[in-house]
Amino acid sequence: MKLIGNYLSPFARRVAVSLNVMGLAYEMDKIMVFEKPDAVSEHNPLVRIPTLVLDDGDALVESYAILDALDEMAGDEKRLTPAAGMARRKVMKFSAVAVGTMDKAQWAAYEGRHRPEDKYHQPWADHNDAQAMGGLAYLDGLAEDAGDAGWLAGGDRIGQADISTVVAYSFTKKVRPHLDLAGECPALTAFVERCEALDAFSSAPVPG
Ligand SMILES: N[C@@H](CCC(=O)N[C@@H](CS)C(=O)NCC(=O)O)C(=O)O
Repeated sequence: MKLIGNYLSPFARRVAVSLNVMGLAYEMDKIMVFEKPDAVSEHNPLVRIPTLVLDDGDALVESYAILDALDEMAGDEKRLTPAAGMARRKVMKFSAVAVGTMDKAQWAAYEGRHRPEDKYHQPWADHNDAQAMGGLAYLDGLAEDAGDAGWLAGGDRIGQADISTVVAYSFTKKVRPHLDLAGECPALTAFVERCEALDAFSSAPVPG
């Protein structure tokens, strides 16, 4: 398998960390999509990362659809989102809040990056920052309930809610450095520090 993307992209990073946790081998084609769109458009009509090229040449797009396929490949012992029932609903909901946080932090960051300076609209950036902070505050509550050694959706091993939450936090911290994540989300900050120290995360680091 070949993962096209980079570790700054939270959507690509959550796929990379998931592959690491599941122990599925993959090759990383590290590219910045805005710099090398052709490397992506060859496989993905949306020209977005992550794009996962399977060994048979088929390409999967959109992180949620990629992760769904990986869960199926990994099998019930290793899947990161439960297959059915309340347990699945819970992980899907927590992961959705985490991914929404990624979206909002990215939209706020794109406001400064993809518009001419005179078109920058501060109220829109603030609106997205506030939504990202809302998502992180919710996840902070889950981290508080999980305690020092637990996982956000319960259970005895790391799952997709944990991975996506950690990736969302670290991405927001990187691209919205003025936000006080440590002060506003202390339990989540401790949870993220614990998880970022794991090999699955540290081998797919947010660029410095
Ligand atoms: N919903 C998508 C979001 C993917 C996404 O926004 N990727 C960004 C990089 S972080 C991208 O490819 N941006 C290029 C563009 O939209 O033109 C997913 O979960 O995979």
